[in-house]
Amino acid sequence: MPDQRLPSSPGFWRSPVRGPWFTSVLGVVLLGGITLMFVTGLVSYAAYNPDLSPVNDTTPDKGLLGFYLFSWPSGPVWLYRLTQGVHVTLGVTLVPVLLAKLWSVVPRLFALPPARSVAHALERVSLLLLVGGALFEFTTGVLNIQLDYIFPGSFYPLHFYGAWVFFAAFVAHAVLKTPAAVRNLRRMRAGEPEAAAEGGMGVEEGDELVSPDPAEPTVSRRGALGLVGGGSALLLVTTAGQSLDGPLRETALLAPHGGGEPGSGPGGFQVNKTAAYAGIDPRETGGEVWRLVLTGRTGQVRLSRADLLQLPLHSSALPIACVEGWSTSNQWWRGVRLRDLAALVGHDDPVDVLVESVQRHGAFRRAALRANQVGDPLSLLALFVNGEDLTPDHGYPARVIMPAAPGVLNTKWVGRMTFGDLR
Ligand SMILES: Nc1nc2c(c(=O)[nH]1)N[C@H]1C(S)=C(S)[C@@H](COP(=O)(O)O)O[C@H]1N2
Ligand SMILES: [Mo]
Repeated sequence: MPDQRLPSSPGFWRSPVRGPWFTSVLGVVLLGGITLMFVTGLVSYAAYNPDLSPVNDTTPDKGLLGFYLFSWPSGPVWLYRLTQGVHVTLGVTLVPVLLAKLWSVVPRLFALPPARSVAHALERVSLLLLVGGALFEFTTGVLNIQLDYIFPGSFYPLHFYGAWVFFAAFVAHAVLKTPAAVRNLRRMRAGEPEAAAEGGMGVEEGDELVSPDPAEPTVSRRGALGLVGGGSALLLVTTAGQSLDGPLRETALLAPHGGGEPGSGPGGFQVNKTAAYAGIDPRETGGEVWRLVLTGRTGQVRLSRADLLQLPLHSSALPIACVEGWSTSNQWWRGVRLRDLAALVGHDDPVDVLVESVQRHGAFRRAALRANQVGDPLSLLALFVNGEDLTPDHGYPARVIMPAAPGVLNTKWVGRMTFGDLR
């Protein structure tokens, strides 16, 4: 008789909730949810233009893992708002499901002997990658959205490599376990969900999760599942608002930057980094000193804000959609088209551009944009928002604003734009 006090003994785990049904339901939810997160995550990475010279992204040697990278389209305007809103909202919502799933299979972590065969050893190693990878991806993701990029430069490579390691283990796990999970759910529908619980005599996979010596139930399996679902629902309704418009935005209690619109007036929409935080000195951005330096095929042009105001001005209604998952409703931006600026330095056909801020420190003070983004008639170097001069926090005297792109590419306090092929 194994010692019941050791976690390697089945008798140590006494919750009557554990069993194939509970684990299978959670597993099927994660199968769909995590697949969608992987796809929206890869898509978000592509949207960041990581294959334009090492500016936006410094992931060394993405190599094969970047095989799928494609040119992110510049429309519809809400594209990144949607994909990244889904990625972040779904990630937050799945946290209780993930934790419950791990809890439901924790006896297996301690099971002895560590490996019964080579195949079993391989399976356990893949489980370590799966569990470790899941915890790593959810932790880095949640830290990134809640704590305001505690690892600014390194988040992308960490989360990106982690995603591939995790997803490889996830696919292996799903291929191995989905048939049993589906059988377990069918069995339950056929009315024998508790059969295994009573005698532990089932022959189906997962029955060993059923405690041989269950404690008195304090909640039924359905009740436990209801708690997990309720937790997820609560997270969903307190997070989703950060990417919605109107009164629904007020429901974003969990959004780190607050669900409310900061301040009021034309600049009264969400700010990521304020001018003070970014160390922008108002003396540098004033009319006497600030110049926009454009460089391209035909050389260099320096423009004051007054010069820019003499160029044809255009308006675009565009949102800001941050990689953190929050987004603003469409704002009315007014300024000079990026493609008109490109033409001023000899690029009549759209070409890539490197945009640099006057900001001296911080991860997001420069960004590389693609030719299709430069060429889009909605892409502006904005001078005004909602009918007034840009506010200091939204990038005065000039900022980039583009359709469909991640917020991080919309550089504020722009000082320099260098046009040319960046690949
Ligand atoms: N110079 C500079 N531009 C920047 C940033 C920054 O930190 N510095 N943050 C970027 C990010 S991550 C986002 S989401 C948007 C936010 O724009 P907003 O503060 O006007 O809402 O600005 C982008 N432009
Ligand atoms: Mo952002």
